[in-house]
Amino acid sequence: VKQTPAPELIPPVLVVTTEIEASKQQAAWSAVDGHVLPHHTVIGIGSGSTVPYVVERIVAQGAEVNRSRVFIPTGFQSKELIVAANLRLGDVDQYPIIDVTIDGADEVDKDLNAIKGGGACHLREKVLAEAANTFIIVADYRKNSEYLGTNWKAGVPVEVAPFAYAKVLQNLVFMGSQKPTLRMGKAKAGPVVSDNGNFIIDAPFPTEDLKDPLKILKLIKMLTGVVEVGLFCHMAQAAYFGNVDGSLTVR
Ligand code: ABF
Repeated sequence: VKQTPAPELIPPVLVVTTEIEASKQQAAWSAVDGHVLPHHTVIGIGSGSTVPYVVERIVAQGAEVNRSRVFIPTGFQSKELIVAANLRLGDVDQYPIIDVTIDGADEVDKDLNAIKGGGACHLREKVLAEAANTFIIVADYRKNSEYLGTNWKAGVPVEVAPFAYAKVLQNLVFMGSQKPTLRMGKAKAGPVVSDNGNFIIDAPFPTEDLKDPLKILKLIKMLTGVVEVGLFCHMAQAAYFGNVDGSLTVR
């Protein structure tokens, strides 16, 4: 009798349209293969355009293993991804210890420090990274830098209480940030509001300053009104980058 594999065991077919998409997929699939293991039951799912490939690869591990797992999202987008993939949704307040969190990044330096928050989700992303026994970054080759601020010019995302934004902007200038700006939504109709109801400031710093990202992180965190800073220092155990030629860089 010919056996037909259960649908969930067939890896989803994906049409790769660009080299960038292929490199994101390569990074995400390899990270899942290396770090989302059968005995892992609590998995953190990050945000951004690389993460759908993470979910795709986890789904390909099969319904049997995924039945005993719970998935914790970093925001609205990843929550939707988890629900659409028919995976069980949980929250970090129920599961404060996570086996592994996989997330994207805007830029990663040679020491695995990262700028995150281009999607305004870095508060929840940092909580899930901190809660995880293993935190893995997945990204395409454009995010792989020696120093932060080399390729990512938009600045360090800073989530602030709306009431305090003007004061924080001023203090960031005093700290040496070059033209920090309040992030505006599409059509500039109003500020971007995070999933937590806060505003986002993008604070560019000279690359020289970002050679010591922990110092910048500590200084920004001291400012009253700052909720969280999109600098992730010494948090990741590994970063997976898909390369333009189809190869993989793992740090
Ligand atoms: C999240 O998504 C963010 O911290 C970061 O801003 C962004 C990276 O997205 P992508 O995978 O689309 O480059 O992880």
